[in-house]
Amino acid sequence: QVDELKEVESIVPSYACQRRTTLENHNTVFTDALSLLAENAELSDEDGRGVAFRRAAAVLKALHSPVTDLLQLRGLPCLGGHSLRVIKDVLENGASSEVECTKQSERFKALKVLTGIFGVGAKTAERWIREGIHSLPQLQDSAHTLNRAQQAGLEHYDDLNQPVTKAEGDAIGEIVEKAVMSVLPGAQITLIGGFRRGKLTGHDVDFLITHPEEGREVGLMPKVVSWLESKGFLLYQKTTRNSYLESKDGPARPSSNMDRFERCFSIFKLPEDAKEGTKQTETLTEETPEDTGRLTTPSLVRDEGSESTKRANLKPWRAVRVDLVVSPISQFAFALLGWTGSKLFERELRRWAGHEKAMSLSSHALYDNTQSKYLRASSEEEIFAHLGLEYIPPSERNA
Ligand code: 8DG
Ligand code: MN
Ligand code: MN
Repeated sequence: QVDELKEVESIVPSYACQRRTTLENHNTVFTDALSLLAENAELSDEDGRGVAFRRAAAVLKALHSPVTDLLQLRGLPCLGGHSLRVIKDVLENGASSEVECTKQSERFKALKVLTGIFGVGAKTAERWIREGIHSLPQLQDSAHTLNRAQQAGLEHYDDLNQPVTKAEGDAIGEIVEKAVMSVLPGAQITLIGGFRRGKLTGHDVDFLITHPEEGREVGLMPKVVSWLESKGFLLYQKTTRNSYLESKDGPARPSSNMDRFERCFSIFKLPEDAKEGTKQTETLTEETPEDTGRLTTPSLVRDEGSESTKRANLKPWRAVRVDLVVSPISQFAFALLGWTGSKLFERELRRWAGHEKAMSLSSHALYDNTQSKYLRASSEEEIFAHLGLEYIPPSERNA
C-alpha cells in the first residue's frame, strides 16, 4: 500500500512546481468545474478556498489520461473532500450541481460582468453589487465616479473581453520592439506570461525588458511610454516606479509578493493592419453578435466610429491589454521566472521555497534563510537548481 502511494506520488508530486503541466488537458470537464468554483471563491474574498480548488484542478491537469472513476484518484495529492464531491458529481451526473448553481447565481454573474471591467477588482464589484448595481448600464446610470483605469476599461469593454490571439501578441511585440529600440538600442525584449508558456490566446500580452549592461535600463519605461504615446499606440497607461532599488540598505529581504519593478499596465490601440499576414481572415470573419450570451453587452460607450461602422466590424483598430516590466540584468532570471506564470505555478514555487527549503523567492531574488545570503542566478535553470527542483520549461508550467 505504501509502495503504491509512493508510486502515485512520484507521478503526481504535491507541489505544482514539481510537475510538468502542458496545455494538453485530458480532464477539462473536471478542471473547468473546479476552476469556476476557484474563481467564485476568489471573487468572494475566500482566497484559501480558491487556492484549494486551483490546486485540485492543477493535479487533474497533470494527469496523462481522462479520469473515468473516482478510484483512479486514490493517492493523488491536493484533492480535498469538497473537490472530490465536485468530481464525483461530474462523473455521475455529467455536471456539478454546485457549479451550475454558481453559474446561474445573480451574484456570480454580476461579479463577472463588473470585474470584467479593467480596473475593477472583487472588492469594488462587491460594493457596487451591495448597492444594487449588477450590470454595465446600471453602473453607467449610477452616480459613481470611475477612476481613469475604470473609465478606459468601460470604454473598451468589448475589446478587452475578447481573447488576445498569438498573432495580435506578435503584432504588439513588433511595436514594443520598435519603441524600445528607438529609445535604448541594445535593450532586450522577452515575451512573458501565458504566450511564453505556449498559450494560443490570453487576456493580455506581457513583456519583460532589460539591457545587458546593468544600470542602462534605469529610466527606460517613461521613455518607452512617451514614444508609444507620441505614435498614438496607447489608449491608457499607468506606470509605476521601481521601489526595490530605493531602499537605502540595498536589496531588502524579499518579504512580499508585491512587485517593485518599473512596470506599466497599458491598453494598446492595435491597428488592424498591423496584424496583416498573421491574423487577417480571422478578424474579417469574426462577426459574432451572439457570442456566448455571457458578456454580450452592446457597446455602451460612444467612441470614434458610428454604431453602424462598429456593427460592421470596420473599426480600424482594437484595444489590447499590455503589461510591460523593466528589470536590471542582475535580476533578469528571477523576473523571467516570476512573470512567466502560471499564477498557480508561481505560488507553488514560492511555497516550495519557503516550506521545503527555508528560502524566500521573489521576482527579484532568492534568499536562503539558513545561510542568510542571496543566491545569485543568471538563468531560470540555476534558480530551479538552487531550489532543488528539476527544471521545468515554460511550456510545462501550465498548472
Ligand atoms: P493570460 O494573460 O494569458 O490570461 O495569463 P497569464 O499571462 O498567465 O497571466 P497574467 O495575469 O498576464 O500574469 C502573468 C504573470 O505575471 C503571472 O505569472 C502572474 C505575474 N504577475 C502579475 N502581477 C504580478 C506582480 O505584481 N508581481 C509579480 N511578481 N508577478 C505578477 O500578473
Ligand atoms: Mn498575460
Ligand atoms: Mn499580465
